[in-house]
Amino acid sequence: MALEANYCRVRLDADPGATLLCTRRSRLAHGGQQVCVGDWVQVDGIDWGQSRGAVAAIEPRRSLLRRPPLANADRVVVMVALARPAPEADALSRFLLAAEATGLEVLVLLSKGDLVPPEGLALWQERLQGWGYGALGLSHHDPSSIAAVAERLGQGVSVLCGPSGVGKSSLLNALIPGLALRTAAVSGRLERGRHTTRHVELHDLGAAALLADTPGFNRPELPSDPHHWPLLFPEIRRQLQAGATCRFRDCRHDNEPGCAIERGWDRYGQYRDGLAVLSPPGPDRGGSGRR
Ligand SMILES: Nc1nc2c(ncn2[C@@H]2O[C@H](COP(=O)(O)OP(=O)(O)OP(=O)(O)O)[C@@H](O)[C@H]2O)c(=O)[nH]1
Ligand SMILES: [Mg+2]
Ligand SMILES: [Zn+2]
Repeated sequence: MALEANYCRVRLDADPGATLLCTRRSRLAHGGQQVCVGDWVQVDGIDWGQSRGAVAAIEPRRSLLRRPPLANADRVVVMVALARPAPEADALSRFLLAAEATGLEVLVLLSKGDLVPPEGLALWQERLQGWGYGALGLSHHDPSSIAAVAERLGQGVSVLCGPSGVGKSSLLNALIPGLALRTAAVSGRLERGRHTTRHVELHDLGAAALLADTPGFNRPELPSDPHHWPLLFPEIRRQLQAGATCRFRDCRHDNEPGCAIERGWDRYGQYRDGLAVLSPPGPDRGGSGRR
């Protein structure tokens, strides 16, 4: 399923090479349902001669990403460039938190490896390791790095997200010979991208995989559910999994007595800042929720 102006391009389950250009039945909108790229849909009123039809129903979704909008993804791939534009820790972290909020597998790609010395890549890989992510470095001048990415994305539906200009469309072009998506050089003193890609679009990556190119954006919103906030941080998850047990069951891992979460990690400041915004400490906190 892809969206084109007022139409959806629907790929046929029985014949993946064929597509139908479909309108949307108004009862979908009346039922509050928005068709999304990646949706499985039922089509009726098919005119095989004209390859036209109408989307009548949307199948239940396995997952839904709101920004960039994509249904039924299995994996979120966050891409940032090592240079042009230079990585910004805060923005990268926000992309990762938004990715974690989907509950899907998260993969980090560090692009434009050819623009920095090997230590530049190693430094970010080490930092991301501390955040809980093994990051793959890549460069479109290095076919072996592209092959490694192809291998990681070889199964299921992946969605590529990240700031504008980091090379998302360039990666798709490198992965899929003949694709020729539009790309554009970064511009300005800050070497920002030019928002070249305007739509979310799924592309075939071999027989068992799809990869969605998406428009870049620079600063994702923080996820809004305060209860899940701690679990969006692998740094906290791994301490809890290793058996850390706080005195209070609803511990915010802030200043509570008996908190078992160690605080000496890189993103702890961002964790606390987010906590202060999402769920300011209430006056009635205290002994309730004691184990
Ligand atoms: N040196 C170098 N440049 C790259 C690499 N990958 C992409 N670029 C360049 O980076 C610029 C931006 O690439 P795009 O693929 O358009 O970036 P994008 O992430 O799709 O950007 P938006 O569509 O705006 O979100 C282009 O000039 C690419 O040629 C790389 O591995 N090395
Ligand atoms: Mg692009
Ligand atoms: Zn705690």
